[in-house]
Parts: sequence; structure tokens; C-alpha cells
Amino acid sequence: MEDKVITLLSQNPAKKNFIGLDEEYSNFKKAKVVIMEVPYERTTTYKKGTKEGPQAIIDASLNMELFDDELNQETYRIGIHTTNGLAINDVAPEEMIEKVRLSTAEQLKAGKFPVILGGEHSISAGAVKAFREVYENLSVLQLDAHYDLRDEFRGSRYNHGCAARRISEICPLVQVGMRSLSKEEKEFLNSNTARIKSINVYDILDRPLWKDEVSRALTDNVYVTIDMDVFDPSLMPAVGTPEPGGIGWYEILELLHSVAKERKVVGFDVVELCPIKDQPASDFFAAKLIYRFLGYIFGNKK
Ligand SMILES: [Mn+2]
Repeated sequence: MEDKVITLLSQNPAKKNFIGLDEEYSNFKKAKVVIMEVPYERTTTYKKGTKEGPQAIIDASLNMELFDDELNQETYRIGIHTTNGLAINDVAPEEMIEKVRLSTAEQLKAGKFPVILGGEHSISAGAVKAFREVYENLSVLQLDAHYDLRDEFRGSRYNHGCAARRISEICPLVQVGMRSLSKEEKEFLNSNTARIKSINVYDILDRPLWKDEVSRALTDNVYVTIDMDVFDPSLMPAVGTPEPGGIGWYEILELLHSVAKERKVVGFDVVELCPIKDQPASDFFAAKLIYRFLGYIFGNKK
């Protein structure tokens, strides 16, 4: 009964922080987690709108239950602070990356666990740089429909199609769920198997133990970058570059749960949500994914 009262009091839609938490659970000082909004969109090539992603996730989260039915816990008690969004939409990609790096570094210095909301996928490289400066033995787990391994795309090395290539220059990379790439990317991949481990959808269909392969390939400290198009577009239509044949909700949750158990997840981002007007299901999906993943990471490590 007491929990119920707290739940009602905490969900105040007037407050624009993640899940609409009260001051007690959303103030910066006590929060373990900091949600950083990075509404950057400059190099998208297909459907536009991912700069609206962070706000759509926050809005959807206001309607989410604070109690987690799978984990039987109230994850928000770890404290979740939401920062003001980075004002970066007018800057060039190189400058954006540097700003994301700086603001991520600031959160890490304060001992926070950053959760970064994009925005397009190019923002991730800035965050990964900051994590690499703090964490030895860092690797990145990328969930994505696309390999994003182009060295350059449409005149920029920081196009969203180059996101994973830039990350792979910072630390080892494990990619999961891909199903679309260019011949150039395939050739690059074939000559960089020591640094990049790729488990595409065909590997997933063929190998029942693929999740173990993922865990084995990751180092002790893991940053996770989740491009929402890794999910099947029937579940997650609100993405800029949808690809058929994606992964399901429970399968991704199982993967994230096993990674959270077996490795130290030090931060993550959720990118490329491209909200569809009057169809909040995808926004809510992303908000719930974030909350569940936080539950996996912090659940049993009080
Ligand atoms: Mn993608």
C-alpha cells in the first residue's frame, strides 16, 4: 500500500525528467544515473526526425510504471537525474563529437552512470572517447541493423553511416543484429576481425549460443550503443532507416541481461529513435527498454 502511494506521488507529468521522478529521486547529487539528451541530427540520409527522439522518450517515460514486473523492484530508487539537452544541433559533426565527449567526461568525473539519448548514431563516438579516457579495458557492444563501418559517407567521416568505424578506432567493438552493409564495409570487416566481432542476424539464426559468443568477445568494461533499428520494424517502426528481419523485444532483453550479469556495463546510449506523430508505442518501447536495462545493471548491485 505504501509503495502505491509513492508511485502515484512520483509520477508528475509536469516534471520533464525521465519518469517524472520527484526531487528526492531525481536530484543530481544523489542520482547514480544521469540521462543526457543529445538531440543531434545533421547527417541523416533517409527519414528525418531523430532530433525529436530524446524528448519523445522523456514524454513517454512519464506514463511508465515505476515498479518493474520482471525484476520485482523499483529501479528508480538508485536515483535518475535528467540533464538539460545539449544545444548542439547547429554545429558541425566534429564539434558535436567534442561537446558530447566533454559533457560525458563531466558526468563520469562526478561518478555518474551516463545514459545518452540520441539523436543520430554519430553522437556515440564522442561518448565512447570519454569512457575510454576513464576506463581501461573498455569495449563497445553495438546493437544495430547496420554495420555503420564506412570510413566516409556523403562527404563526412562523422556521418551516421560511419558511427561504428569511428568507435572501432577507439576500442574493440562487438556488433550484433546487423543485416545491411556495403561491399566496402564487408571488405573492411574481413580484414579487421581481431578488433571487430560481428554477429549478424544470420549468425543469430544459425547459432543457438550466440549470446555466449557476445559475452566472451566483450572486455571487462562495456559501453552499449543501441540503435533502435536493431529491432524488427514491425515492433519498432519509428526509425530513420528501417530494415526487415530484426530482433525481438525479449531476445534483446535476454542479451542485455546476460551482458549486465557477466560484464561491467559502464554506460549506454539509445539512438536513432525517429518518433512517428500520434503513434507513441515506439517512444514508450524505448523508454521501457532504458528502464529495464538500468534494472539489469543496478538491480542486484545495491
Ligand atoms: Mn542503424
